[in-house]
Amino acid sequence: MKQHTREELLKALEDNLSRYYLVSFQEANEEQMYGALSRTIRDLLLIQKKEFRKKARQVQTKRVYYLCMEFLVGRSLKNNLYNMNLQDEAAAILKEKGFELEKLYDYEPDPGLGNGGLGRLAACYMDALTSQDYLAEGFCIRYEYGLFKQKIVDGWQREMPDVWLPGGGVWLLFRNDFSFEVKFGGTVEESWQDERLKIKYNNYDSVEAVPYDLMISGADTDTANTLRLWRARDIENFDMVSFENGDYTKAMSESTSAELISKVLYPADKHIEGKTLRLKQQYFLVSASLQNIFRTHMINFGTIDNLSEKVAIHINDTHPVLIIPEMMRMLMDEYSYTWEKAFDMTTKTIAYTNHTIMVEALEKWSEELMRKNLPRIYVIIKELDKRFRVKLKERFHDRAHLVERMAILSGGMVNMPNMGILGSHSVNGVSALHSEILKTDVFGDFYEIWPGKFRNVTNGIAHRRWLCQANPALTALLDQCIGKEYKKNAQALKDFERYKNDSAVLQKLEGIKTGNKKRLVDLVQKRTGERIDPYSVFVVQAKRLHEYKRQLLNVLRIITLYLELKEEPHKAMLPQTFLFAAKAAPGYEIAKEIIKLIYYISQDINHHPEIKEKLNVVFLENYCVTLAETLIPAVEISEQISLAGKEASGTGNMKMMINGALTIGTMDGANIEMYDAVGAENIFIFGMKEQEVYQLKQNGYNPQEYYFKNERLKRAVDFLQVGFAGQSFAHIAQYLLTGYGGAPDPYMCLADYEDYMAVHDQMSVLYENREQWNQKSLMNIAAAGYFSADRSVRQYATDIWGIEPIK
Ligand code: 26Q
Repeated sequence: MKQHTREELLKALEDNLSRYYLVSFQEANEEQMYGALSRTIRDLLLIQKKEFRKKARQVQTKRVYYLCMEFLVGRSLKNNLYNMNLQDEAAAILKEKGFELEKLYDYEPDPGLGNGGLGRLAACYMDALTSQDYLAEGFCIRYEYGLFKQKIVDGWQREMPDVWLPGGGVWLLFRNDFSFEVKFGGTVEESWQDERLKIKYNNYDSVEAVPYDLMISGADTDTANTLRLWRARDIENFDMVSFENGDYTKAMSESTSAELISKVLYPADKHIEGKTLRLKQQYFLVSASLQNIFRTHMINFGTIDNLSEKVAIHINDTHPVLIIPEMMRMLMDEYSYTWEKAFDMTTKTIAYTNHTIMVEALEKWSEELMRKNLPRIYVIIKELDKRFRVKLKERFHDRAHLVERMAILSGGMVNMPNMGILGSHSVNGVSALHSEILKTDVFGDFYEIWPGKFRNVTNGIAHRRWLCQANPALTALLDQCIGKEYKKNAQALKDFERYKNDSAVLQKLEGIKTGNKKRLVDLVQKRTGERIDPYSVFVVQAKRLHEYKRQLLNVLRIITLYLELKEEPHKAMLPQTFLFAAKAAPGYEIAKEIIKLIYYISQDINHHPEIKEKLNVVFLENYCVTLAETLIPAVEISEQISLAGKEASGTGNMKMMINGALTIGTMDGANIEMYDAVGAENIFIFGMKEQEVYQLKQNGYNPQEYYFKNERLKRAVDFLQVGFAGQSFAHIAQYLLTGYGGAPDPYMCLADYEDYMAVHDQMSVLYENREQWNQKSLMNIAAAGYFSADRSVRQYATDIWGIEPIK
C-alpha cells in the first residue's frame, strides 16, 4: 500500500484550509480543521481510485454493482484514516498545530441513510469488498434527510429532521460531468415496424439523476471503490410562463415536486405503505443506476452482448427489484434485443437477497399505481406475468391457487419478491435458518421448480470498524497475544483461544470491558446528566423497536425484578443496568408505547434510590452508527430475544459477540450459527425453537395459560395496570393477554418468559465467578471470526457473482 508522507499530508491540509476557509493553521478553528482534513483524505482516495480503475480497465475484470435503498455508512474520517494507516500521522500533525484528532471526529455528522440492519449490512459489504480488492460500486439515493433524529419528550418519541449534508457533504464529490434522465408517467404507444415492436413514450415527466460519489477505502490496500448517491434534480418542468408572469412560487412548485424524490428516507423498516413517492424513489434508483452501468459497459467493451460475463448486479431486498423490468426495457427498446435474449441476459446478471419473511414486509405494489407512474415498466411486468403464467399452467395444470401464489400480478397487485425470484439467477437468505425457511416455506413453491437458484450467505460485519476501531483497548490486547493477522483474516481470532486459561489475559480482558463501560458511562452522563454505575452488569438491547424483537420480554423481566426489590429492598441481587436503544417507525403506535413504558420505568426507578442501586434502566436516545460504536464495546450481556423464526439474521448480535459480550438469545437468525461457533457452554439459549413456535401457533397460543401458571409473570403483567411514575400501561397488559386491536401478542412473549428468567438467573450466578465469565467472553471473541463481512463477501463473490479480486 502506498504510504503518504507527513509532508504530503501537511501541505494538502494547509492548501485546503486556505482554499475552503481562507485561513492558516494558526487561524483555523476545529470545524474548519475537520473540513480541511476530510477533504484532504477524500482527495487522496480519489487519486487512489483513479489508479485502481486504470488497473481494472487493463485486466477487464468482472465487477459487481450493489444496489440498495439504504447505506448506513457511519462517519468516514476515522474509518478512512484507519484504513489508510494515517491515524498516527494525522494525530501528530494536528497535535503540533494545537488540535486533537479525537475531538475533530465529533464534527462529522453521521449520515443516517438507512433504517437499520439492511442498510448497515450494505455499508459493511462495501468495506469488505474494497478491503479484499474487489471491483465494486454501490448505488443509493442521496437523501437530503436521512433517518429522523429521535427525541424522547415525556416518554413519547418525537422525530426531528436529520440534516446531515452541510458537514457530511464534504465527503461527497459532486460529478457535474454527466447525469441521467429518469422518466415517469405519460403514455406508451406500441406499433409494429419491420416486424419489430416499436415503443413510443409520450408526455412523460423527466427527473434528472445527478451523481454524488462517496469514496470507499479498504483496509491496508490501494484499492478504492465508490458509493454513488443519486440526487433528483428538475430538468424541464420549470414553468417559464408562470415565472415571467411573476408567479415565482408556482414556477418553483413543479421543480420541488421532482426534487422531492431524493428528499427523505422512508423511516419504516417492516410495515409497508404503498406510497407513490416511495415507488418513484425505487424506480429512480434503479433507472439511474442501470443507465450508468450500461454507459460504463459500452465505454469499456463497445457492446452490451457480454454484459452478464462482465457485470453482476445485486439487489438488496426487493426495493430495487424494478431493475428487472427496467433492464428488459433497455435491452429491448434501446438495444433491440428480443424478449427471449433480454430475459436471458437479465436473469444471468441479477441476484437477489431476501431479508425478511414477515408477510407485512414482503413488498407488493398496486397495479394501478405502477401503471400510472411507470407505464412502460408496467407493460413489461404484465408480459413477464403472462409468460410466467403459461409456464406455471403447463406445470401445475388445475392447481390454480399455486399459479396465483407464484404469479407476478395477482389480485391487482405486483408481487415484488416473485418478480425478484423469476428475474434473477440467485436468491439468498441471510442466515442458515432464514435460508431454510425461504426454501421450505415462504418461497417453497419456487424452490420446487428452481432448487438450484436458492442459497445461503450468512451475514457478516465489518470487523475492523466494529472491533479494531471501536475497541482499541481490546485490539491492543489481541495484537499482543495473537499478532495482527486477524485484521485481514478474521478467522485468526481463533488463536485467542490459547489464552482461555491465562488468568493474566483474562484479567486484562475484564479491565478492558470496565474501561469501555466507563467510556459509555461518560457518554451517557454527557447526554443525559445521569451517572450510571460502571460496576453493575451492562445488559443491552439495541436495535429497531419491533414487536417481533420482543423488547417487551426484556421489560417483563425488569418489572419482575423491580417488584421483588420493592418488596424486599435488601434482597441479594446482582446490580444490573439495562440499556435500551431503539427507534420506532413514526406511525408504529405500539412500538412507541413500548418506548414510553421503558422511559417511565426508568423515571420511576430514579425515584427509588434503593432499587436503583441494583436495578437501573436507561433509554439511550437516537440510536445510530456512531452511538453504537461506543455502546457495543461496553456490552456484557447481549439481548437477542426475537421469537424464533422472525429475525432473518441480526448483525448487532455479531458486533456484540466480537467485543466479548455473552449472548442471551433464542434459536433464531444467526444466533444459531453463533451457538455452533462458540459452543453451548458459551452462549445462553432459551425459548421455543422455530418448530415449537409453529406448533404453538397451530394449536392456538393462549397467553392466559402462562399468566395463571406463573405467579411472578402474573404479578409483572398485573403491575402494568398500576404502572410507573404515575402512568398506567393497562393497554400493554391487554395487548399481552387478550389483544389490543388484534390477536394477543403475535410474538408470544409470555410463552418464553419462564425460560428466559431461568437462563438469566444462570447468567447472574456465572457473573459472580469472574474467571469463568471472562473465559466465556474470551471464547466469544475467539469464535467471532466467522462473522466477518470479509467471509460473507467472499462467499457472494464465488457462489453468486463470479468475481475475483484484482491483485
Ligand atoms: C420497504 C418498502 C417501503 C418502505 C420501506 C421498506 C423497507 C425499508 C427497510 C423495508 C425493510 C427495510 C429494512 C429491513 C431490515 O433491516 N432487515 C434486517 O436486515 C438485516 C440484514 O440482513 C438482518 O440482519 C435483520 O434480521 C433484518 O431484520
